[in-house]
Amino acid sequence: MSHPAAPPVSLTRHLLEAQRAGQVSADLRLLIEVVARACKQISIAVGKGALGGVLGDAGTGNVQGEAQKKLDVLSNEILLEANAWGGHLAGLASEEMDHSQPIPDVYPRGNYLLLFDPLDGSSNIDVNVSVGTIFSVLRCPDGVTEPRDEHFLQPGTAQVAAGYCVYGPSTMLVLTIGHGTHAFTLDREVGSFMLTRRDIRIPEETREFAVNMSNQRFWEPPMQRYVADLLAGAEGPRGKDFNMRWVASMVADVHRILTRGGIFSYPLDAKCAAKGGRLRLMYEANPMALLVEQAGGAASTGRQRLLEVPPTQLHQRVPVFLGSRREVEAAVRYHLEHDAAQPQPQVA
Ligand code: AFP
Repeated sequence: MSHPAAPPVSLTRHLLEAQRAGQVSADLRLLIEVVARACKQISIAVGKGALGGVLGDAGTGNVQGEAQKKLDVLSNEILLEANAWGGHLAGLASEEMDHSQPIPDVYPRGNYLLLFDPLDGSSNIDVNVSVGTIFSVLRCPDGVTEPRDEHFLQPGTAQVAAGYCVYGPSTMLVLTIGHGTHAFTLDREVGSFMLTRRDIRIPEETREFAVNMSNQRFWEPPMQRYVADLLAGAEGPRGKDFNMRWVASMVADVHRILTRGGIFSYPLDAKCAAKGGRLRLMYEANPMALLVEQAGGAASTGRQRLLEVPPTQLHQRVPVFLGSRREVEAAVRYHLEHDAAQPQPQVA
């Protein structure tokens, strides 16, 4: 006797079942649903492209010193407005804002802090390549009613939820609340995110790496040697051929790695070393590192576990290696062996 196919599971049902299982509070469930709703609005704006009058530069710059795209500003506004009135947040921080913002006094405040990159990969917007929204959720420290930047400075291990929404051929929300990494695809006719991949597992080994090769001459020696060995292929020290992909949109590159494995790296280079790296720790590296670890992968600075980096500034940057566990471990070995071979400073 054939059994009817199990009914599709919506994000709402997934989160309600997680709440019943004690994995998520009602406020955190509401927070995630509010962020998901905002991502639907951003998906619509991104999808309009040239017809929406939202392509091109906004004519403004952000704290990163980067020119803002109109969609950077619009996505940021959508997320701010969506999260203001729900009573689930105490404050929020964004790549596009110099400092964090407490929830306006006219609204009730909750116990969570939300950090986000409202539109990551926005240099791809005008050429119609996938972009995304990245978000991270922390607890507001007990007793703090007016959260300031320093209250956001918690290590990645303190995240209670993390996720991204990738605006590609399909719009997908990928989420963890600390019990695995799961993917939801937006059903545009119904307007709901539907569970399409439960308990994602990243293959431990890979033959695919993602890095911006144009920076090669600026890398540290261990990174130069690591990539040279990848490029040497089957005849080289790695004994296998590798393929390369680079979208220049972290969300798209990480989504590919969560889907089929790989290693993503934005290492230190001479151009960004003074800033600590290219990618931002609090709302790019940390949420992606949690998603990847929850899917059985690894995430490192090249020398330490990313989730354990102690933050000192809201817009702090950090070198990033993440993806297939065995490959990240290999890349870290190149860095640690290089460091161990350096002459140790003479103790006076
Ligand atoms: P934008 O948001 O300014 O496009 O930067 C995207 C990003 O932060 C990350 O998503 C990419 O992996 C990385 O920068 C791309 O950097 P390059 O432009 O140097 O390749």
